Amino acid sequence: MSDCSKLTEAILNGDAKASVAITKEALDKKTDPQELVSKYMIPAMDEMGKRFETGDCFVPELLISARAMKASLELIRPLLAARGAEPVGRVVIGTMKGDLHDIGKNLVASMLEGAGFEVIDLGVDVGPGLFIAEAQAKKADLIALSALLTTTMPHMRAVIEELKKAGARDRFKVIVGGAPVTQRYADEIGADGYSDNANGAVGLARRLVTA
Ligand code: B1M
Repeated sequence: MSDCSKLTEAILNGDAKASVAITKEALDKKTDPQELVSKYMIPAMDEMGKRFETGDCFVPELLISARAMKASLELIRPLLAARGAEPVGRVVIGTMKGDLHDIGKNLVASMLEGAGFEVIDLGVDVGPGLFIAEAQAKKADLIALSALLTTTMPHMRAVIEELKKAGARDRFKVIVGGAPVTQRYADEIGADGYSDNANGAVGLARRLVTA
């Protein structure tokens, strides 16, 4: 497992070639993909966030680290998704309007797929109207909202308010998450559930579709 710490280093250095090579090697050696993500990749992004906060790195460095992380995730996503069994429900997912942070959302989407959900991924920068229109068109059970910026969190409330206006609030369960989001905020805006991580989001989604 000592080689895997090089994965953290490769992401910190924004070295996508190295991070992909190390990920491939680790997967070939049957390392648990979930462990790669939680033990070696997420800590690298957390460290980049700290460096950004303290002025020790800037947006370009964040971006190249994120690219390295995404390149490795491309290899891991199908493995996480392949863990699933029965289709249990349909989820529309995306990041909030104005929010381009999609690494966490992609992880949540993969884990949901892995748990047997059909996932309609709307991508990034999604306005409330599109969430609702797609959820209605695809007959989704759940709307899953991800925000990484405090400035984009209010759009979560907007989705719920728009659902109410459309008379469709009872039709969908709404779950929220992302680094600045809290259980308190979820309660305040009237979301049906909150999780601070991708695994938790899956448990939550399961509970909500069977409730
Ligand atoms: Co930016 N960024 N960023 N960034 N970025 C943060 C979020 C920040 C906290 C950094 C910091 O200051 N410490 C800060 C936000 C501050 C705030 O709002 N209070 C910030 C900022 C300020 C910005 C810009 C404004 C910078 C600028 O331009 N001046 C800008 C905004 C762009 C925009 O969105 N409009 C910006 C840009 C970027 C990049 C494009 C360079 C890049 C994103 C690339 C990409 O995603 N494709 C980036 C990155 C990489 C980060 C950090 C370093 C890492 C985010 C990440 O991917 N984490 C981040 C600092 C940090 O979080 N430590 C930061 C790893 C990921 C696995 O975790 O997304 O939290 P996360 O997802 C977790 C959970 O939150 C949860 O599960 C996931 C897995 O466990 N989860 C859910 C997520 N969604 C969920 C949904 C659920 C349930 C759980 O249910 C539906």
